[in-house]
Amino acid sequence: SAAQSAKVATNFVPTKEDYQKVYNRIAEVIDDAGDYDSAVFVCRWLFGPVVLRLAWHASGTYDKATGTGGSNYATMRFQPESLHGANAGLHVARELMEKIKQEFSWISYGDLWTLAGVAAVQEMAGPKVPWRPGRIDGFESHVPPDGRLPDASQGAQHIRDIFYRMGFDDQEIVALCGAHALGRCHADRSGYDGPWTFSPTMFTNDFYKLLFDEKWVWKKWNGPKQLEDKKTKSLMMLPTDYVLTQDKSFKKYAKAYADDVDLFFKDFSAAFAKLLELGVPTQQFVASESWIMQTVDDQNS
Ligand code: ZEM
Repeated sequence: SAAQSAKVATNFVPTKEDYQKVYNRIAEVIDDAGDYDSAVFVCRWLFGPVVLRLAWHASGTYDKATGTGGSNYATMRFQPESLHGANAGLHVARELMEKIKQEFSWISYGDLWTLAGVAAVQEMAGPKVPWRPGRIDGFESHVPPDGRLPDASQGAQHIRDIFYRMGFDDQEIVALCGAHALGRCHADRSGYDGPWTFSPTMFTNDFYKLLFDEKWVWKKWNGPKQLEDKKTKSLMMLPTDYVLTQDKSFKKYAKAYADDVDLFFKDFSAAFAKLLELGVPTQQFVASESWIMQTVDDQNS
């Protein structure tokens, strides 16, 4: 809007309240009950999962050895990163965020995308996730190489290689993967197909519960190797999801999260907040302490 643009012209320094306005707009946009995926499941927050996935893929390219990748420069705006196989379908989320960027031109793309990840988790009934602004827009030259995000067809060694490179340990890996309570696989994006849980727009620990409670069998189809629940054949697990029940160390944490939703919420929040700050130099952060953004419900009560 004109008011928002004027703020830029006058050397406007945004406050937490300004970021809360962006958060609120994100919450509105992801709740747009358009026809996205409506043939599959009709409910609120249809864009929540894909926006969360954008925040994750924008951050998960970080390499701690070289300090490259991560959320700082929002490089997925550029080719070839926008065309990397792992990012198939994320144009949907980037286009949604572009609408908001037009309204709040002072926010950096990296801050916008990570704030959207926070809003998605919180609005879909997940834990509060501490967040603070400070990312800056970078250039094509900052685009990280392909292959930094996990490949769902691989095993425990690959998962560790990828997440240890970002600086995460086994507990954090298992906590982060609980995000698969949300959303679904799209055959035209990743090749995989189907949702992980019966409530794909509610943040729960159902991902872990289902991993242990259901009997998982290989799906017989022409697509990539994935598992389906024997009982209803309506849910799916990726090979990398199933590994969380097979690897001894991963299994310990997955079981703990299946048994204790509060523990999962606490650990997910910490690991996700860390993920969203990967690659951002500390001195760039405006605030020394992170903020807790309010949900729409918080503000209405
Ligand atoms: Zn995902 N993820 N992910 N993930 N992910 C998909 C979808 C979603 C892996 C993976 O290959 C895939 C994390 C970890 C890992 C979300 C969040 C997070 C899809 C389906 C695949 C194939 C994409 C499609 O077809 O649309 C692998 C191998 C992972 C680790 C080993 C972490 C960590 C996440 C967040 C913290 C979300 C929310 C989705 C659902 C997207 C949607 O559009 O519904």
